[in-house]
Amino acid sequence: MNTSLKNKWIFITGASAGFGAEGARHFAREGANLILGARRVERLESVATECKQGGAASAHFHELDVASTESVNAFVDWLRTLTPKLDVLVNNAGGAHGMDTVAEGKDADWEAMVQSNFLGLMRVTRACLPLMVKNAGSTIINIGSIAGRVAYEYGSVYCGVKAAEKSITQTLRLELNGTGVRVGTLDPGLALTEFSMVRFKGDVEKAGKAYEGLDPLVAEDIAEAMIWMATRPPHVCIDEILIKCTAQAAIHKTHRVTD
Ligand code: NDP
Ligand code: 8X3
Repeated sequence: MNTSLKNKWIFITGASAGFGAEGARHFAREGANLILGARRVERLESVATECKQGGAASAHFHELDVASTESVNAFVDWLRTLTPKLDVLVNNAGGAHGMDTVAEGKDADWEAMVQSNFLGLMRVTRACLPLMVKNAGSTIINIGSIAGRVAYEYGSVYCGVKAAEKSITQTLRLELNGTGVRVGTLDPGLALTEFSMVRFKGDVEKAGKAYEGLDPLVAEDIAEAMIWMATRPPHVCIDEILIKCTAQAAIHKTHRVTD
């Protein structure tokens, strides 16, 4: 039987925008309790309000910077005042910073990507595991990327941290074997969120070029997959999902229609 999400406790990192915010809205429709974290608290507040209006059993938010162990631990201490257990953890916070060759890469960009996508996932998971290991059927969904499967030029560190995400996901599945906790990676291709605006530091023209002439994925496509992964029966673990828009046959082959 499928797992019902009604009254279950869901923690989503990076819930202020994109996949995380849309995932929250989707879990809300299932009647779940939402715990939302990100750095932009005012954004979290409006997502939480939408979740409550959209059917959530409850929706809570708190500032979270996954790049800081102190912030992650303080967040999880606060989370423990809401619930002693977690049913779903979505490790979503992250993104790309810059698009340079290795020769021209910037330390600050590299560090930001390693801190959020890689170490952030490690810190959050470490802090949350005690709330999950005695909860058979609970689910960890790590948001990876097509970039973690196939490297591309100018993407070295982003591709590297998303490849690391896949490795961590596999390690966790091995370490948690026997606990009943499912661990999976959800790997999107090109998707229209704030991702490219962040990558190109607010340059609208450069960000727009990423999606020019094609219909990219949208956050809803990925939110639907989150729900599907989390609602499988407890004996089913979805190890990996790769979702691309139809126009993206492969990382280096996208069909674009330009006038
Ligand atoms: P968005 O930029 O729309 O959202 C990113 C989210 O991550 C925001 O809520 C942001 O919140 C949060 N975030 C970033 N850094 C931190 C941090 N240090 N601490 C806490 N939260 C943080 O992008 P997406 O929704 O597209 O990205 C979500 C995930 O999906 C990322 O891991 C990204 O790498 C991955 N991905 C994206 C793809 C795409 O094409 N869009 C494709 C494949 C994977 P705030 O700034 O408020 O802290
Ligand atoms: C985001 C997708 O192809 O821009 O992870 O790296 S891509």
